[in-house]
Amino acid sequence: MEERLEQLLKEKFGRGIDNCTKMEIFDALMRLTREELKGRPQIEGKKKLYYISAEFLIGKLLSNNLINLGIYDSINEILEKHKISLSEIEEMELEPSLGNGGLGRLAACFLDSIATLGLPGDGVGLNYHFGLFRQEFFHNKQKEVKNPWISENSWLERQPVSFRVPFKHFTLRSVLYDIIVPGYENGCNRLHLFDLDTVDETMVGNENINFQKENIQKNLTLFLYPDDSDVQGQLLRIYQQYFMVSNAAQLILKECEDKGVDLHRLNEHVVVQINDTHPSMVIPELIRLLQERGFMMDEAIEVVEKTCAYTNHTILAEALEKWPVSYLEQVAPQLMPIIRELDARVKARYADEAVHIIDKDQKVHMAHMDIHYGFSVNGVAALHTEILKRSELKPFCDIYPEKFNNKTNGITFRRWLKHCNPELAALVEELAGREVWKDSGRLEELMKYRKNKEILDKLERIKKHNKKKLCRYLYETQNLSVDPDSVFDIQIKRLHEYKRQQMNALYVIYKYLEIKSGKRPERPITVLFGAKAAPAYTIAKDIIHLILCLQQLLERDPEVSPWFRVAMVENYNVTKASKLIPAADISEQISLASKEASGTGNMKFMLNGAVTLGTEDGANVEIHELVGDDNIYIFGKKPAEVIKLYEEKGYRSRSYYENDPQIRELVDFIVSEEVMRLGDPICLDRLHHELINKDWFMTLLDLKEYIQVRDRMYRDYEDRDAWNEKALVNIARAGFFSSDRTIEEYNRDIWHLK
Ligand code: 26V
Repeated sequence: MEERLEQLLKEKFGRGIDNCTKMEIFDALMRLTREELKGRPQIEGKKKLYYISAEFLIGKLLSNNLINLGIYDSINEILEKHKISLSEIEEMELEPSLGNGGLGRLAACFLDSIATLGLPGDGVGLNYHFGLFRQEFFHNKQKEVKNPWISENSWLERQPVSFRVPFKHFTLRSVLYDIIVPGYENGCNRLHLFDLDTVDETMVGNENINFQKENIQKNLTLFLYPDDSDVQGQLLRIYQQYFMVSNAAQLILKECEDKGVDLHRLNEHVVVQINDTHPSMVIPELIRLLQERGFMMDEAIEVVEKTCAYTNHTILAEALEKWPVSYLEQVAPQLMPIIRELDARVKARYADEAVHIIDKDQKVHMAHMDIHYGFSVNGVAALHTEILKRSELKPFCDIYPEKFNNKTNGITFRRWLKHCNPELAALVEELAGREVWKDSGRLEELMKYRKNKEILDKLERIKKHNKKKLCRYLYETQNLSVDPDSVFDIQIKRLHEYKRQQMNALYVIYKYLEIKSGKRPERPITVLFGAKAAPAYTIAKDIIHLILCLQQLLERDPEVSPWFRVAMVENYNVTKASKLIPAADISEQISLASKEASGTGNMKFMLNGAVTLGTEDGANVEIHELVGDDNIYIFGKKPAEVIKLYEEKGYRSRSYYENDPQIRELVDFIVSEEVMRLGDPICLDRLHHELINKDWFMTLLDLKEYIQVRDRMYRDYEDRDAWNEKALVNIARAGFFSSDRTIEEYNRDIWHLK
């Protein structure tokens, strides 16, 4: 290995490893890894999965690929011999930002597990040149700048595959780039990212994300989900979706035809997993392409129905896609007769408008099409699936009870423990054996050590080490000073009102005022946030603004700053997550009960020994069941109570504000002189007004209990042995959340590969 590395460096740079820059070493390591990947067998089988997703948040790949190829340790040793650290080399890699959050990251974890289990399954998506925006902070506000990630030396490999995609006014040609996905000590699958030959990066200025939304031939694959607050943005999104699924469908049929498959038996050779509704048009597109190949409508529908399965990732009404018929007519009119026929067949059988595909307002409900014309519908956590079955999708569940199933999300332990937390990974291996990386259930072995002082102390030392590492990183990257002896309390996820970062901010205000009044905490507290807000989501941006103002307020106050600090990490992404999570003591999972479909960050924190402060929501419910009452801090109204409040319109934030002086004091502090001085009065006023007059996600409902439980948590933290035991139980019981388990279930119940 060392010889090959030296050879690669000499050939290209004419120098040996000791005289090369980090960038040059990175370049050579990339090439070496790619050679190794090419040498691995492709996973094959009679039936193949196509996981179609608008997002694949794969993160940096160098270390992950080295781990899965089984050569991480030897490369590390070689570099160490030359006094080079692999983690510094990793910094050279740009992170592809091909996703927003949970949904995209889940797709990436799934690809890892599918290959690790040796199942034939490829991802299909789009190659967005600038991905999601990069977030910068400027005057305590989020600023969006473009985020180029494709360099000369990337993991993308151009393939000799190209399809024509017909739109109403023009036909576009695709090009295909593949990223090889190695399983952990297993063969490889692929991530297929379709792109456009004619895409033009010069459409976008340097320091912004603005571009002409109309010029589809040039902009189709520039950005992930550009701002869809206007019609042009929405149309572009439909263009992207149709481009993605038409390419996917053509690829599927081409691969079948190459293998000589009888397309009437497509479902015996192919299964398509539709990741949320973004790829839903694959259903009519497959039907269309089969008709082109001589199928009758009935035949085409029958086989497509047996091939497609749908995953739902959210019950938020505003996130369930409904496209106006007129938009679809403008983009891909050839699909409309098919969608109309699919809808007519539904209407002929069911009078209930709730299950129709095209509604009275001439909108196409993408999820409804998936449910009628797919064979499986799954939610992503037990609670979420129950809510879908009992309320959100009840009329469908009454028709097709057999289609509904739950697949609780999971995370790949190779990235979210072995790579991001090597010290803890080593301890886990020592206690549970190396097999733990393929058999996550072995984590249970750790339970034997729950009273073992030596092991508990080791856990504490590892956490401390990770905190110090994070402190250095925050200082170097954002000039933030954080005390490694403080409690690290972390909330990292997309910014959304239902996730209630604003409730966390109100706690910060509470603690600030308490310290100002002379009551110090037993130990310093550090509250860390990381979150991007959608560019057009005004209130979300106001919440970021408030947090950044609070950060500044605390930082500048010598009475408070030694005891209490808040910091918002800029441009939160997969790379930052892997630095933050191993350093966390407390994992904030405080969404309004019933709103967070699952969450996967909650699982990553648990696996890394943080204790959850959470509501009974999403997969928190399952974490609670696994660790028991003593090892999690649950607060807030239960899902059923919240659902009832919505049904009865029973929540009025103003009455909480008016009737509780403490709540009023905290909310009013948002527009206090201290904060207004640091921020933009328009934003702060708007947020203040929103919390009192609307508060759709019921922040004030749970605020008091949240404060109490969080304070109790900080007190409990002081019994170090008891806390470390909680951390250990969390790690030991996290085995269930391996995405290997999730994928085994998908395969057992839905895909039936191998
Ligand atoms: C999408 C949108 C789009 C428009 C306006 C508001 C809005 C709000 C939420 C979403 C969510 C898109 C789907 C998604 O990312 N869901 C996440 O999927 C994760 C993986 O299953 C799951 O862990 C998270 O709980 C769920 O929010």
